[in-house]
Amino acid sequence: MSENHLLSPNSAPHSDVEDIKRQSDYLRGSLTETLEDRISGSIPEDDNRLMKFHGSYMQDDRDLRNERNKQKLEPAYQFMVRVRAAGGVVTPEQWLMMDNIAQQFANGTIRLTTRQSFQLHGVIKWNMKQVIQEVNEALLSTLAACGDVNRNVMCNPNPYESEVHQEVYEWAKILSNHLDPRTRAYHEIWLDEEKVVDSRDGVEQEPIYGPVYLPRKFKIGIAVPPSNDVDVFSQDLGFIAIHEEGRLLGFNIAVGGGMGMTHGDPKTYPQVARVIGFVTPEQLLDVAEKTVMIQRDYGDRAVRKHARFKYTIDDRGIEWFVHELEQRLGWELEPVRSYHFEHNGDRYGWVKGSDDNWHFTLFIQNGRVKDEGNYLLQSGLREIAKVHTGDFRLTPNQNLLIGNVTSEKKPEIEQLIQAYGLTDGASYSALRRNSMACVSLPTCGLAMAEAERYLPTLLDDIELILDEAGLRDEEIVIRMTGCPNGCARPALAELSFIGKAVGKYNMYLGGGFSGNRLNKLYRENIGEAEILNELRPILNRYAKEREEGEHFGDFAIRAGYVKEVRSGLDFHE
Ligand code: SRM
Ligand code: SF4
Repeated sequence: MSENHLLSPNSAPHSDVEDIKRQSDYLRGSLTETLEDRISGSIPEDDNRLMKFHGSYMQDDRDLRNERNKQKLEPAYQFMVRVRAAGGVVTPEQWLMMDNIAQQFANGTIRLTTRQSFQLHGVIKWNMKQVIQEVNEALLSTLAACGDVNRNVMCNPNPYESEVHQEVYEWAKILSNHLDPRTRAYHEIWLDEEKVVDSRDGVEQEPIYGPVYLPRKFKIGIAVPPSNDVDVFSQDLGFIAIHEEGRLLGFNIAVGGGMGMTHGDPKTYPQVARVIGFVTPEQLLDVAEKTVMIQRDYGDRAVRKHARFKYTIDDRGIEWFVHELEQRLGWELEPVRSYHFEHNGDRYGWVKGSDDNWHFTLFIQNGRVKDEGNYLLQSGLREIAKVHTGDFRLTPNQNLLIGNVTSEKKPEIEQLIQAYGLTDGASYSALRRNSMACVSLPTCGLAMAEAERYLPTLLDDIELILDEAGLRDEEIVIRMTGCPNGCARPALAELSFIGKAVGKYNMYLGGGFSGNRLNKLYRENIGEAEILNELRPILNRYAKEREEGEHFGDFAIRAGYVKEVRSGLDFHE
């Protein structure tokens, strides 16, 4: 077994981030001093690297960047804070706390993410400690929301729709706790816990991660067929629940998915996870732990672009991985069990659970919770949270489920939904209901083009084409990101747009409707007029020539617009 993660920094090729992690004393660095410094609203780069593990990124408002530059002012530094809860499940009290912090310390809005977390934007350095303390007082956390560790564990947000959902959610929580970093740095820096001098060696302090953590971020999601809302094939490690007559039998394991790539660098590519075997629920933790440790030991620590688990697997082969995993487990995986996914989107409106409680899935455009014009979404949700006795569930598609509403409470919640005009998306096109866009500008430092702020208006225009073609109610999955990092999982959409430069996008076609197949580049670097000109004939032809039940992504391949992509290794061919 390679002991890559334990080698001294000089004995193996490694990126500068590896040095920062190793020298940080388990993620402490000089964060305490940096936060106390009142002279600058920014933090040094080394601390910024560590800050990610604590759930925050330093950013600046890019809308203001040029103007401030002209005035010779430093950028308007601010922080993004990511708050996670396994499976995205929070109580009404926690919702109210997030709402309150957003108004008091951030830009006023709440952003629901593609991994069922919350993001706040625009928090200034002086307020960071109070924000993180309040988050923790509400029993939520920002620890490991970002950084080279396991991220928020995703799972289907309908636990009460069936007993299986509930069981799977319990496993998601256990898995999430098991893979949390053990360092006390977070508690010392943010929660004023006293530093305990610890003579134990590093492996004991972080028994799973070791002193340099993982080479890169690591993501886990659990899907409950027939819904693939968590996009299980995009995860580093995915679990597919196998259930029979309401009983959870276990999970198929999928490994090596990921969405990120770099424009113009064919060595980087999105990849779909491969299904390698079946395990019982009791074996889940062992498999997850050993998989994380394999990536810890074999992942590339020299080139961060090449450090995700998908490359570790693709470079060495899936057979190598299964062998290594079984060696470490000391037992063999069972053969893959059959499963079937129908879609990767959300099902909106009211659903009655098997325990007779009700759940309402709201459509939230690109996850942004705010009051805008007459649409008082944030206020409406606040009023609902004040009386709601169930919970809220953030969905993997940036929407929100008002969960576990009793039959007695339902009229009151329904009345508030009506009073605030909160929408289940029924009045929108099915395309819009199946849309996602990443945050992008103005906060994301890596954005090359707009996404969240632009997709809604592009959809207005595409809807005109859909109306002409009679496709308004046709479910088509569309996603947009401001850069090829793929935060809205665009490579798994039937139609997607990835930013190249301001106003310019690459257009992709041919993804699978249930998130089971990557799409392929169709047109490069095109602006709005070209996008609409390209799409019009394709959508019209789809309306006329599609076969019974044929999805748009499948049609795009059958009609010859793009070639089918079976593996990320063929993505650029
Ligand atoms: Fe992401 C980096 C936002 C889900 C792949 N992502 C970022 C940063 C932190 C930008 C940065 O590094 O400076 C973005 C912050 C923008 C902002 O202003 O808020 C950002 N990512 C998001 C969110 C908020 C998008 C959204 O609109 O919801 C999602 C937060 C998820 C969460 O709650 O944890 C988000 N990011 C994803 C996903 C989707 C997923 O995980 O299901 C992916 C693709 C899956 C994957 O990881 O392969 C994703 N984000 C990336 C990458 C590319 C990683 C790679 O393999 O190369 C980066 C860049 C990086 O890590 O260097 C990135
Ligand atoms: Fe930023 Fe790119 Fe992620 Fe969008 S896809 S949030 S632009 S890193």
